[in-house]
Amino acid sequence: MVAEIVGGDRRSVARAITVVEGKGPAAAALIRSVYPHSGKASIIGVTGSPGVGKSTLVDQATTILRSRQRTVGVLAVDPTSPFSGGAVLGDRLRMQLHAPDPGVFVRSMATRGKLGGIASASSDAAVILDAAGFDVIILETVGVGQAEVEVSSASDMTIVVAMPGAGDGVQALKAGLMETADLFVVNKSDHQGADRSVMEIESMLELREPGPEEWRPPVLQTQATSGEGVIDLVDAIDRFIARTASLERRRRGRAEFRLRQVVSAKLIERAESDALKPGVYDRLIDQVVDTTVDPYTAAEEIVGLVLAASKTAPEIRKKISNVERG
Ligand SMILES: Nc1nc2c(ncn2[C@@H]2O[C@H](COP(=O)(O)OP(=O)(O)OP(=O)(O)O)[C@@H](O)[C@H]2O)c(=O)[nH]1
Ligand SMILES: [Mg+2]
Repeated sequence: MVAEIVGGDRRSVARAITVVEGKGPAAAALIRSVYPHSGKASIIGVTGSPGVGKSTLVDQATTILRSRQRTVGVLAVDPTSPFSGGAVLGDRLRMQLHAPDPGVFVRSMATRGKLGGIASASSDAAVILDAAGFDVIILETVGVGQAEVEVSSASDMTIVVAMPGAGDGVQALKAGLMETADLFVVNKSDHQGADRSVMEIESMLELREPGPEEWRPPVLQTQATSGEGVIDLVDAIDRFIARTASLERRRRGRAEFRLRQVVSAKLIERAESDALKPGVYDRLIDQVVDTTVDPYTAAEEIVGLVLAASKTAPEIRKKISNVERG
């Protein structure tokens, strides 16, 4: 399967994404063997409130990227949708649009509404697409809850899409986004008030601490339905990608974020499986509920027990003595 993925076989890529969506040992094993083939793609996160035009915009950008001989993988993640695997209507239309083109791969992803699930599943899926040779991978995420922050941690570049109009658009931009966005798009520039939205974002950006990257996030206007302004958007993406220094910093940040995520998931998994001391985990939850133990103390006890259990597990002991013997 790995050879087929690296060879770019679409059916294997699709199957592999289903495997990583399922998480568990099969996902870990697959990522383990595919990972060495990844690391070449640029991962672009696109987020924004529901209905601002992200999918339409990504479509247009994909067409332009293709005209520049770049292959594109799109992962559409909707944390508000309970549907898994399949595609919502818009994405299904989109797949048809690019269907004859082997240089485009579009996939909707299930996240099951779990905390950290968005970045976890889409990070792994991005590794698959990266290994399959796609040059640009777009993570499109509906901006609700923690989604934007997560998507920016899993990407090399974060694009925030807004639209003109009261309530939605600029006011809906959360403070955290002002810090993490690398580019803003005010889409639906055919609607009234687009210029004003651009000005509002610009003035919010004035308040932003200058980062180490000397990159001032551009604020662009687009009309995704006609494609107006999308060439400028792709140009700006290319300019950002060409800045290798900031990209390396991002990649390091991305690796660190992913590692932290897997470490905490593994610790929790061990604690919940509670192989050595059945009932300890549940007992601690009970005690936190009735306030006889505080969450900090409970967490320390859990981590301590997990570590102690690992140390005494025979296979781990063998590993430790192997390491000690060098
Ligand atoms: N007038 C106008 N309509 C647009 C523009 N871009 C997108 N739309 C329309 O806005 C609606 C939502 O567009 P989508 O691309 O599905 O928006 P989205 O942000 O992906 O939506 P979710 O994935 O549901 O969050 C569709 O009916 C689009 O045709 C634009 O520039 N101008
Ligand atoms: Mg969409």
